[in-house]
Amino acid sequence: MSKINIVGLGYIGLPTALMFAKSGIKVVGTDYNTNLVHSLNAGKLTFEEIGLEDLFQEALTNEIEFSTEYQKTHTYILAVPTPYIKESKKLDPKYVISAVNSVLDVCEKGAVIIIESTISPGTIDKFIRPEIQKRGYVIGEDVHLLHAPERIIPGNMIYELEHNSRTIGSDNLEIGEKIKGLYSNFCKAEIVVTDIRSAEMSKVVENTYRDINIAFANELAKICRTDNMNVYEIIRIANMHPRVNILQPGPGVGGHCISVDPWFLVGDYPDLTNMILTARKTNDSMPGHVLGRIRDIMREHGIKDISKVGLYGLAYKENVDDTRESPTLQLLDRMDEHLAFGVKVFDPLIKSRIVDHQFMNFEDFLNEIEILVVMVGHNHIKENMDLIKGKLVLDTKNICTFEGSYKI
Ligand code: SAJ
Repeated sequence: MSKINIVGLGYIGLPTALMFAKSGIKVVGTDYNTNLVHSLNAGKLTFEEIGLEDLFQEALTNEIEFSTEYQKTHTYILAVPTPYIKESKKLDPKYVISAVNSVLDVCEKGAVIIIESTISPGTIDKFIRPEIQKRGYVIGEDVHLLHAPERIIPGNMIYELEHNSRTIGSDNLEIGEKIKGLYSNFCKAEIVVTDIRSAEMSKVVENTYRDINIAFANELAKICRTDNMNVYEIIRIANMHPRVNILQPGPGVGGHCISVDPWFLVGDYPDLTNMILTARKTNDSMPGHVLGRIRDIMREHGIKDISKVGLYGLAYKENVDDTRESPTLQLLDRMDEHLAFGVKVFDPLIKSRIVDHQFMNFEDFLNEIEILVVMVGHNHIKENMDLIKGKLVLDTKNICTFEGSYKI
């Protein structure tokens, strides 16, 4: 088959491009970021992920190139960002729209455009189809439009690309089946072909389901805190029931997906989304709950100086270097609103300075603080439990192996 052009070489587009290349398909990865393209062409990855380096090296032995140019070909996969507008909680489709337009500028007649980026339900009908039609193209003849939302989880992406089932939304079932065949070059799990609206909606529903379930765990943590019950013990016991599977409470929900996608439903169906909205609010309240716990510990130990507090972890979850919407950043924002400055921060996976009072060395960081707040359960801290034993520890992730740490 002719080459495929994968547009957007970020967390989703790059591993996907590499998987296709590894399976023997000719791939060109396109990104407008010149530095990123240079770096990839020089054999250097732009973010860390388990197994990504090996996959990259394998893919490089096959036919893969990286370019800032859109390619003239038959198949396009768009994995560009879909930011959401903070104030309105709605999706901003500008990058998808501009990528679709750039594809239209060069594509062959009858080309297939597959959108992998997460979009809110209805985005294709509301924004993408009109954009294509405006340019005089007939969808289904001049170009075909599909939505194949990604499902992989940072930290286990490479495994999940191969083993997770996938959804392909298509206007035309025959084209949907063809694209299913394309993905089955590397995806060994079931691939479901459906219509575009169902594909858009199921993706958002999956993340909303997880948000609601995390919110339940977080609400339990708050209830248990009020009456001094051990939430972890209670969840452990409840989960022994064959039909109960409660998730873990934590300092909040971050990442570009779970903390964002449910808002699309709230924004579009405000009168119908009571539970979804409450779950969002519950999860968003967790950084504030952690702040309350820090205040309790400071009072108990007569510590008045906030600069004696250190937050461990800036990433949105364990063992990733992605800080988007991270609970720590949410907590720092809240402190900022209350003019509480000076809390110290450290994350072994974040190599650049993105907040004030951020340390680059773990021991220097520990030397400056009395209260350590574990916001993220990176392997790094699990392997360094000895170093933190002498501190007052607020363990929001329940990872401390020694007695006496405070819990959420
Ligand atoms: N979290 C908890 N308690 C838990 C599990 C997670 O507090 O028991 C927190 C994490 O610490 C993190 C946030 O929730 O801050 C989200 O982390 P996550 O590991 O649950 O999920 P993401 O955002 O990394 O990836 C999700 C996945 N979706 C689902 O599990 C339904 C992934 O499969 C999707 O591909 C991804 O969103 C996406 O791109 O949509």
